[in-house]
Amino acid sequence: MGNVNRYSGSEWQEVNQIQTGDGSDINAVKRWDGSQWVTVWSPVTVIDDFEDGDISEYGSDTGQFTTQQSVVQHGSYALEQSLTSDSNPTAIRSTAGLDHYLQEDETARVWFRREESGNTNTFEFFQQSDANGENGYKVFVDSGPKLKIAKVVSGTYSELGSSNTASIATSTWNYLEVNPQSNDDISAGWYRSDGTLVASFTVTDTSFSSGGVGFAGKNVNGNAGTNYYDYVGIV
Ligand SMILES: [Ca+2]
Repeated sequence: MGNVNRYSGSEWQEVNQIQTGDGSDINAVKRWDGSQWVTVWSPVTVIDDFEDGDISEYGSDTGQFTTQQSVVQHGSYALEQSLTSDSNPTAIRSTAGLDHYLQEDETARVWFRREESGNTNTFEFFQQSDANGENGYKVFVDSGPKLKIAKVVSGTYSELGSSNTASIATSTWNYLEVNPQSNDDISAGWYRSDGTLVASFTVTDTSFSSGGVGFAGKNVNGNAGTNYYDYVGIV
């Protein structure tokens, strides 16, 4: 930790900060812009941290998702999903407009949180369209709760792998990591916020090798609910 101060003419102001964190924000360099800290360098290549305060880069069920500032893992904004009471999943997907998209041989980290135990939290990747109609991979923690990897190819769902049942606390941040590799392996892990590994496994599939990202979820009991996602990037 450290900082750089400058004299404004009337007072010393802290203008740069090196921050150490709990694993989510290690060694980030931040700049004070006069009203808030802005990350100018981070070891995480951001896919979406939602700090622009909108979801204009996404399509599909955009009415069920919004950015908000009350429940945040990193920065000032996080993504909120309002789950409908009919147990149907909703999703937003982006294939253009974000600064970065997950590539083969990269590992994406996705912070997620559920407010109800019957919710599912899903990160979609290598999606072929941001319109309704999933076509790509997803890694998710279902209501079981288990870690799963699945694909949807032209409307056909196939589960590629599933972990043993674990536990998950509501209203608590966890994170997923997924590493699709050029040898067609896909590795996934589910972690507590302190970095403790809950579940992980590797599957092999050749259906998709590039594409967009998305976020999805539902409440399996048919109750309305809320999910959150934040600080999605390459680690
Ligand atoms: Ca954020």
